[in-house]
Amino acid sequence: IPERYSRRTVEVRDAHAELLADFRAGMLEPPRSLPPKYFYDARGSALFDTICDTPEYYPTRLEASLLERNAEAIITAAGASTLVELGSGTSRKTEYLLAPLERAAGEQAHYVANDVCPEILDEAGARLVERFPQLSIRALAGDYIAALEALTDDQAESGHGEARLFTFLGSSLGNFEDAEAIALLQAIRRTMGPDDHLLLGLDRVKPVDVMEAAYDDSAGVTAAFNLNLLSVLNRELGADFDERGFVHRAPFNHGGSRIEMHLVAQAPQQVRVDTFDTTLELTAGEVIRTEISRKFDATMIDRLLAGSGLLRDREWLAGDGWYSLLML
Ligand code: AVJ
Repeated sequence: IPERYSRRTVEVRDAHAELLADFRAGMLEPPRSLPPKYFYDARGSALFDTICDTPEYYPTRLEASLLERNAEAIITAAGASTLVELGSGTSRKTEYLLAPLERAAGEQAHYVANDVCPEILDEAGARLVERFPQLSIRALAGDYIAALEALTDDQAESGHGEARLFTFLGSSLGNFEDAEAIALLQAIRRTMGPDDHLLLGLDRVKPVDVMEAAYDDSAGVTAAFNLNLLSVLNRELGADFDERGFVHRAPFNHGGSRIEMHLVAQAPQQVRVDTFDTTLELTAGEVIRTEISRKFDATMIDRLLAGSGLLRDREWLAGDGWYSLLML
């Protein structure tokens, strides 16, 4: 039986060198921040999956129901036999798309899954080959840019194939400021061929209490997810952050139209970081910003699309305009 699942690592730069550079740029002095991709070690990825099941975290359910109701139409409109997903995680929602894809393309159905976490890719791959007997899966472990570069190289090798449907779901684009988000959409657009589509899931602005609860669930899963970043830093940088010295906060920032995840130092702390041969001095109440999660309105979406050179084909909105699925 040919292997229907394979995985390779596509980090362009050494992933550890990248963490060093990001830590140097964001953490040595206040205001301190880190990019959110470092959340997703095996434990962080599992915690994120649990967040998706909390009653407060509405984006996953809204997007899943949009996908479930429109999967057939999406696959037909894309005319694609290959689905390329950035930030695939467990690929649970993607199953709604893979079902009609396999029905339409049979053994020509291909799924290229990209995530920063190799463990979650292998877990999803094992489940999907069972569930979809004709589907073949290639996993690309690395960040979005590394995956897009690998896809460009592959295409140069193999010539131009069939139409592909790219997906970038879960409002993961919301992790990026405008300039970065536009650069990422441009990179996706440059990787796409003239017959390819991009399905983009974006969370919309809604009442503040709903948004804030989604990022501070009562079971404390999001808090554990946020604090897990400190254990990643301890392991990767020989640091001694004490999780008990920090609390999780997730306020909505109105001016930036975004939830920000913060780790707030409860008392003055000294944190040793061996890799940098330094000690960080944090004051009481000091904030480490670990994530932005932007909440979009129509104007913001128009601006992103205009900047990216992607054209709107169709848009599906969840009830009350709380979530958008855009076919580009
Ligand atoms: C996976 C980036 C889309 O921003 O909503 C969930 C991550 N952080 N709860 C988001 C997250 C806290 C999530 N994304």
